[in-house]
Amino acid sequence: MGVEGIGASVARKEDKRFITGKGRYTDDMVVPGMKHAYFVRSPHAHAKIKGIDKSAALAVDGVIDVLDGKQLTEDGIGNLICGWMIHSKDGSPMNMGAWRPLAEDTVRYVGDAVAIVVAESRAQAREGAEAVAVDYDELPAVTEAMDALESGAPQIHPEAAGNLIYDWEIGESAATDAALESAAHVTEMNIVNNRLIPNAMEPRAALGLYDAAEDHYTCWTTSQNPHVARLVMSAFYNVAPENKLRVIAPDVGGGFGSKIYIYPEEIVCLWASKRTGVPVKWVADRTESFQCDAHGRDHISNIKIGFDSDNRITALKVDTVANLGAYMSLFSSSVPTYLYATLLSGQYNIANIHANVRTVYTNTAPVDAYRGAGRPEASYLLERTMETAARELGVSPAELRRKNFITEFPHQTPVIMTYDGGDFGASLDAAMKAADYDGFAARKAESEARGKLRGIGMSCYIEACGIAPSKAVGALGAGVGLWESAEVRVNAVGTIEVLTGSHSHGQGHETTFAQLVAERLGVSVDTVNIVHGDTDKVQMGMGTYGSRSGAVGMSAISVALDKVEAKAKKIAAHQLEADEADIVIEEGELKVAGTDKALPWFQLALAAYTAHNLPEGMEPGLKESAFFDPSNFSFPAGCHICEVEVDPDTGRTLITQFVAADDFGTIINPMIVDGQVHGGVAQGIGQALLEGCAYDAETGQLMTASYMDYTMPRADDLPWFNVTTTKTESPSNPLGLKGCGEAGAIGSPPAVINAITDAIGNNDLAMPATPQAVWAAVKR
Ligand code: MCN
Repeated sequence: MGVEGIGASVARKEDKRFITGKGRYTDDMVVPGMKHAYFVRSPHAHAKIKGIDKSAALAVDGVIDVLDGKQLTEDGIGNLICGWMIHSKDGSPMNMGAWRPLAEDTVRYVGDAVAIVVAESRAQAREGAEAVAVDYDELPAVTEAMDALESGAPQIHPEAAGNLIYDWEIGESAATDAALESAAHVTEMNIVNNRLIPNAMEPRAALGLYDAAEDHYTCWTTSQNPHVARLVMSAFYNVAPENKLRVIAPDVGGGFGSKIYIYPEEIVCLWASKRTGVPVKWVADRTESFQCDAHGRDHISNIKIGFDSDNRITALKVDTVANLGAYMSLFSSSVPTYLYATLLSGQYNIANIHANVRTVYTNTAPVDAYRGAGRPEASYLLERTMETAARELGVSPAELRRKNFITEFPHQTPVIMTYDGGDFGASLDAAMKAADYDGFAARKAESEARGKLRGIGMSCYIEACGIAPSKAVGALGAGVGLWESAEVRVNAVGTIEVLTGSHSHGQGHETTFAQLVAERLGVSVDTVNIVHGDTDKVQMGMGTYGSRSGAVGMSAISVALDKVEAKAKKIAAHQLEADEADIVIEEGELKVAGTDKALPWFQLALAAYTAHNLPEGMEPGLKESAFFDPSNFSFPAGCHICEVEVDPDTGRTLITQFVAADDFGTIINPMIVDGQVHGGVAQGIGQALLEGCAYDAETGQLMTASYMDYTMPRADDLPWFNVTTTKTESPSNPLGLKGCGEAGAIGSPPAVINAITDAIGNNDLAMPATPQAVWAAVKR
């Protein structure tokens, strides 16, 4: 490793602009003639629209136009879709109801967009929106998944009878039932995974610009994947042909999954720009974000896990009902199925697994991927149950896990995944050592002496990330292949531009991607520019989610670098009159090994472009591109240990230590990886202790639509994280890398709840374990 290459904790290059307030976000974009938009949104969870009276709104000072769903339909704008087809176990395709970007005759959740008001200023647009009189005929609403499945529940979409979207299964039902029948011990739990509201620091925003002279659209938007946004808006929503639509996702202040999808607002802003003849900008306010960003989790599950008399797992059976909200957003169908049930084997050797998943429409905001997307739900279910089983069996939670670990690879689970490597015992050992597990009894006694309850809990998680390979996801119903692209340009003066389809919205790609180039070409990270987020600059890419930018995006760069190196070596050999095999790349030069003959990159690149002395027949220039499609997912895994002290009088939980021992394969930048784990664990602790989205069951009103009612974790809720890593390289990509972006949010919630339930001696505790909930559990 060089000082700036793979394995170096290089400070984030992008932070210079972020911490000096020089970041350029969608709301910073200003174009000539730009006007502002505000959306008219449904105040009801479920209602028929009888009419819309715009006259008062149009009379508001500064209002330019008020546009509604009928006009959108007249212009042929398509329905929002879910792009991942899931078939029910009877073979029928999922029952997808229509989602109009502006509701035309029915609204289905509080916040459903009904009309857009365009005005000179944002305040005027808002005033105009308040003046739009929508005549609603209120209908009964349902917000809970189980209630929505009841006969006689309000029917939300005509296409989905009984609100059931699909009834899907994976694994062998009969064999699993038989194995459970004959098990020596069965642990059974009913577990709720609480619904979360994503809270990226930057709210969603869109600026639509229609250029009538060129018949061309530009959309600036807070997207994690601008190319997919362009593809979907063009191919499915009929906004514009791809070559007439440019999507730019500039700096984006966090996404955590919530900015993967194409929402109504960007489509409507683009369309409204054409209708009104002015560029239209919309920026969500925080209440809109709470109401309308796609929510996460919201599963209700029953789990049974069977053991033989030697405490080896023989069977696992899961029945899950997942609430997908009022509409199916872009990837929603894949989250409770292929991103969830396929990970139910966890780190364990389980011969029989069966999972049944029903997804349901309710009158709530759409639910889709949120950091971890399905994998936190799987690990929470399994790891809460493993801890409970250890308690029931009277054995150590660590040893029960260790006894059941998969130790031979590749390992085919009964739920599709082929784990290609790992060392689960190593991360368990590393975590127990870092947590001083053996010293827990003494610490517990010391807490008890002060009248406090101390507990320790662990979770051993595995996730599939580096979301690709195209063959696998294609066969499972994804609407697109999931490779990634890259282009490496060595400019004539030897500086380097890397164009990548991965989008960075907090993950530090401008630094880590440059580190890879620095390592390979022997240059400084400062000579490398990472370009992303603009469909006019970068060739088609697939974007950032599923912790894929390292394993898939950087691998594409690595393959492009192979090609650049190969060509550069040919040129160097020709210029230095040496054998190509003798050329080595070191310290910013191409050298003839064992001699003092060398060409610095700038001379070599100049030669490549001036082209007066190139090998016979060689094309001028030095830029190469690559598409990388891995052979498998990558499988980060690890062990998280949480220790808590609970005050039995107030129910307040203090996390006294949190240890994460993770296997991310090759690590490019340890500091960035630590930061990713810190962020993920903070989110996991937020879910475990504080965050819970609540709708009023009768009216369908969102009760947690502000920070007064929805508690995000703050610094004083969190301990110092003790993070460490173990390493087994991923064989599915050339870097041996496994993603780290979601692991913290996947591993931590069960560790926290396992610790609290250990402390209070009552296993009946759901997330969020607020002081009130913990206090009640202590009293029970
Ligand atoms: N990395 C590394 N060594 C590894 C693995 C990764 O140095 N072995 C580096 C990568 O080069 C990259 C970062 O760590 O700079 C994260 O890489 P990766 O795990 O591949 O994840 P992605 O870059 O694809 O980011 C997506 C992931 C997801 S899915 C969510 S959700 C999430 C997350 O990243 N959202 C985030 N982290 C976030 N961090 C911030 N600040 N904001 C978000 O919205």
